[in-house]
Amino acid sequence: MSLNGRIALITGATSGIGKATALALAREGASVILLGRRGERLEEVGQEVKKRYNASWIALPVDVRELQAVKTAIKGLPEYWQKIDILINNAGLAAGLSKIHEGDVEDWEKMIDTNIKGLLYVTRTVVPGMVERGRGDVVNIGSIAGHEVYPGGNVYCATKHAVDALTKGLRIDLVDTPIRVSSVDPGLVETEFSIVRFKGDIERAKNVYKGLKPLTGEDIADTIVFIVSRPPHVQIADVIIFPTAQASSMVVHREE
Ligand code: NDP
Ligand code: 8X3
Repeated sequence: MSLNGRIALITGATSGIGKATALALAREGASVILLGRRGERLEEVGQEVKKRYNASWIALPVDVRELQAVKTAIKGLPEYWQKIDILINNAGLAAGLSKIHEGDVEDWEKMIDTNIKGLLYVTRTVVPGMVERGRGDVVNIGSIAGHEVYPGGNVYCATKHAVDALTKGLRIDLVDTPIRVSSVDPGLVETEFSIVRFKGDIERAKNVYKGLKPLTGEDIADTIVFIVSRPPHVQIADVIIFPTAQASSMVVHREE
């Protein structure tokens, strides 16, 4: 099923999984709405979308933690862009890897506000239009951290467990509509994720993927394209994706 004529909103499109997904959806024929905080990066991704796939794009430089800004940006889209068919709730982050009793409250707020509340704000703004039009796909990017808890993962894992609950809840709420709700839950993907988690410490970030071949944003994007291109009666509920050298959050095989 081609995505020609479909309109996709991707949050966190400036980097990693979101950027790769925007490009992959554009490659399959979708027009893409690119949302993230770094406006210049959105423009660069948009230029790439146009150059590589001659697809239409529009940038929404927005912080998903700001409910009013989310509403104003999405509701203020030009008419063509209003009819969003595909929502990829990808924007998210981990901040730190501390024990709870030593944790940084600001890091907790950032993760909770972005990964849970931001996802809810965007969903609350976009999904009513899908219900009205009787079509749509919502794909939430969860994590293996939404199924397991690992040392120091505490609050990040809690936010991804919440994403899992929200995915399931939304699927129940929309069961009497044609709208499909899915979750893609990766293990180790090499993006800017660990650089953000370790606040710019690139060496520490590199070590997370040392000795194994991690997933890439493109690997995750492939699965997202698969999910949204199924026939209308097929709803992929949840996909966990690991690199071959990973078996769980804590079981990772590394070559010397
Ligand atoms: P990146 O850091 O490369 O990308 C994160 C994206 O989220 C960026 O585009 C960033 O854009 C955006 N973002 C962060 N905060 C906000 C905000 N407040 N408002 C709007 N956009 C925001 O990491 P990934 O691509 O790896 O992460 C994408 C998703 O995948 C996250 O939800 C993450 O939890 C999840 N994930 C990642 C895994 C991994 O190993 N990498 C594994 C499992 C899940 P900007 O900074 O420009 O706003
Ligand atoms: C990102 C994967 O294992 O670093 O969600 O938490 S992990």
